[in-house]
Amino acid sequence: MGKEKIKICDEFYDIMPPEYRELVDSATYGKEGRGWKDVGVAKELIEEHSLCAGCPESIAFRYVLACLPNPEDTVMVGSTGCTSLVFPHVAVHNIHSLFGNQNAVASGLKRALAHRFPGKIKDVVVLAGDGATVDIGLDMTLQSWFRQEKFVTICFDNELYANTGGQESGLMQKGFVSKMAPAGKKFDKVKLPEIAQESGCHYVATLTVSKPNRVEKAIRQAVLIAREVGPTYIQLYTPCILEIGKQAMEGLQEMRDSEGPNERFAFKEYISEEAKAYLASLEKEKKPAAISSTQA
Ligand SMILES: Cc1ncc(C[n+]2csc(CCOP(=O)(O)OP(=O)(O)O)c2C)c(N)n1
Ligand code: SF4
Ligand SMILES: [Mg+2]
Repeated sequence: MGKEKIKICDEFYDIMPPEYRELVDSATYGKEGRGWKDVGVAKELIEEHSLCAGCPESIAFRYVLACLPNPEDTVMVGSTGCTSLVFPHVAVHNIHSLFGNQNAVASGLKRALAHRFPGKIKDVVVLAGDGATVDIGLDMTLQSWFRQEKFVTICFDNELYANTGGQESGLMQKGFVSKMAPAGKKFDKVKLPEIAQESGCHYVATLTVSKPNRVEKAIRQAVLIAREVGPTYIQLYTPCILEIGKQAMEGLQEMRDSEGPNERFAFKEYISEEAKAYLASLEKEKKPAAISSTQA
């Protein structure tokens, strides 16, 4: 496992693109305890991106990629939208699915990987926008949860269809007026985290990407629980600065303003009893290992 898979044979080393050589030298594949602190000092798995300057989706992507516990054995499933502009730059296996189909594709993929690599850990992580997760893909999203498919669903919630110029989405806040929805949203933001919990997700978290430690913990828990227990869901606020009329450097403040105690992105986490027991068993396993390493 680890970097063996991407190693360049000596004969070809000097003709490989510098980005690939850097990946081989500095990727965090196989590193124990990967996390957001690797962003900037190690290869963070994105060379560059084609999002708008300052778009919070870019830092959200970096945190997600840096925090995957097992990137070399992870397959991500994306969907159409601004997020799909990033996937071509990502050094993790990924599939682009037809808009809205991402959770159906991930269901088949997870089962196929289990069949093809019995006994091996293969994580599947869906990452898609709110339009793809909630509006057009809602059926596929819910059915995968009902079936207890063991993968993570991450929604980059920017509360509208950003990539097509700002149409209304089910996750848009009530009263919001966007370029392509001038009449204003007539009803409240759909409560997808609550629906996820009621639909069988074992871990559900709502947060912004303003606090990297929190994002790291959420991603790790979501992946570990999805591996062993069942479906997990994370809703991350990644505001579309272009559509809400903010400057490139104002995204962070927008996220901070939206995560106060009574705001719509106040941090919330749900962990099922089964998942809590599983996390506790992992902690127990870790403790004797830590004791024996201090005694050695
Ligand atoms: C089947 C299909 N329907 C519609 C579209 C047009 N389309 C492309 S991106 C997009 C909106 C994406 O919105 P969201 O999922 O919220 O992602 P964002 O761009 O906001 O990150 C739509 C409707 C498409 N590409 N394919
Ligand atoms: S349109 Fe909005 S969500 Fe898309 S890249 Fe630009 S700022 Fe980000
Ligand atoms: Mg969106």
